[in-house]
Amino acid sequence: MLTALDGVYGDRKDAICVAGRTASYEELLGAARAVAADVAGAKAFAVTATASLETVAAAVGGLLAGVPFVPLPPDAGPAEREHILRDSGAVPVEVDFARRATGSSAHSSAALTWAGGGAGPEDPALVLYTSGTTGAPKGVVLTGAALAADLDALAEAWQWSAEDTLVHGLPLFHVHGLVLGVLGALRTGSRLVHTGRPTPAAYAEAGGSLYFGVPTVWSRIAGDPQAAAALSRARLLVSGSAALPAPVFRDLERLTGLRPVERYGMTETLITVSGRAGGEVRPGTVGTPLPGIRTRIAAEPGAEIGELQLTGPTLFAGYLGRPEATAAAYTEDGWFRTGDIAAVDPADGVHRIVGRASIDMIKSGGYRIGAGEIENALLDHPRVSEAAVVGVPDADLGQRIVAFVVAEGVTGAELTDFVAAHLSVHKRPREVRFVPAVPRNAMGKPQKKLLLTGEFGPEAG
Ligand code: MCA
Ligand code: AMP
Repeated sequence: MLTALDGVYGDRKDAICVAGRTASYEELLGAARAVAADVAGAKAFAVTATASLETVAAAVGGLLAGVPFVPLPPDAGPAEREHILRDSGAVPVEVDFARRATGSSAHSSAALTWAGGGAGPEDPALVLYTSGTTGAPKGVVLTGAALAADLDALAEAWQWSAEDTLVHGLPLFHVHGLVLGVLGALRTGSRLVHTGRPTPAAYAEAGGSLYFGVPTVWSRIAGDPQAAAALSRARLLVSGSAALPAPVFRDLERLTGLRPVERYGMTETLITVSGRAGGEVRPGTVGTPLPGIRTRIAAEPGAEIGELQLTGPTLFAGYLGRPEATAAAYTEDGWFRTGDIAAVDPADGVHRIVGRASIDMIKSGGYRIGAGEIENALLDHPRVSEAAVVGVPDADLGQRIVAFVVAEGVTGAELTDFVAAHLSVHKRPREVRFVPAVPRNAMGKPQKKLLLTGEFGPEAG
């Protein structure tokens, strides 16, 4: 069973609060059963995953029916939305939270098991779209067994229980907000307060014991001492999705008295490495592997840093419909290649993420964005003849997307709006720089390192 909705932990009127609306488990189950009845028999179903009770009901309804749920980013433009729907074959569904399924004995509380809808733990439960270095996003297929293994490992690592109130305001179409932030609360039985947006004021007001955020959220909280002080009543602050800068760690500790715990993961692997509640926490490190996860560093002889590779029960079931891409994600001896460069402290096994192997994988505000996807979107604009996209260091976002383009008769703002409208708002370049030509090597490949330094560097010109 993936969730505690059968009442193991009792029920409360305000078990779930999303963007100001509350629901009990009973109400959530009623709405989820209606979704399950609607989607029964479908290959997959898609719902626009706004921060709402409707999205929570969709996720639970999919589990009840045994039909994979494909959350659509609410800010996705037509190109991205059509790609996800076409690629996944998901039927778009509207959720009405007030609607209750009638006479659905097949989805009674007692039937809330993995057998519901004929799906088993090894069947796909979620398909999440995420960017690679090139091309359109790929569907990452996650089984119920992987989700359950990850959430149980995290519950142990963070001593996360029904006594907790989890607070966050993260998007509900990625692992962080949806898997940890919704299914995690339902599986542990903890109360959930989703703040709608992850603003410092909303976090402060929510009065939780356990808080999740991406580094941009923590950095904004650290910049708001009053909001940060309110979090001193919490038990545990958890950061992930990107590296938490050490100064933000220290500011949070000073303002809240708590040392934030960092954890590391990927859409394809779920969360695999984490600090422990009550354990020693060092800024700039992400802790040790979760139970069941094995890691290794593929380093050159004599070197201490190299690609982090891992195996374990939380790994994805593959990229939807892309066996070659799935195979390429593994080494010959079956370890998943994260593409992250890491080091492990030989004394205590604590992991440190040093960076990404590829310049084409950008993390901005905790969102993973492939440079190739943005370049393709820019090249779709009739006035653009060349485009090269990089992530440059940014105090707020970690990295910000900067597009170098060769174009005439169009402004930077127009190109930003073009990407925001076609793909997603969060994939828009924050800066567009017009150049006479993109620097290329003899093979014609863009030399992006040159874009980050020297005459093209973001500080130049
Ligand atoms: C501005 N806006 C625009 C434009 N310019 N809209 C359209 N076109 C434009 N040209 C407006 C939007 O309407 C929107 O307005 C607002 O800008 C959104 O801007 P944005 O800058 O994106 O918001 P932000 O406040 O800067 O966002 C920071 C954030 C966000 C809240 C931290 O980046 C975020 O939620 N990040 C979380 C990412 C995440 O969950 N990643 C997990 C991946 P309005 O405000 O009115 O809507 S899973 C993962 O990584 C693994 C498994 C892991 O380890 O967790
Ligand atoms: P995504 O596929 O959106 O789930 O992004 C996964 C990527 O986020 C990883 O490959 C890392 O590059 C990055 N990431 C996640 N958590 C951390 C962390 N705690 N520190 C550094 N990078 C992280």
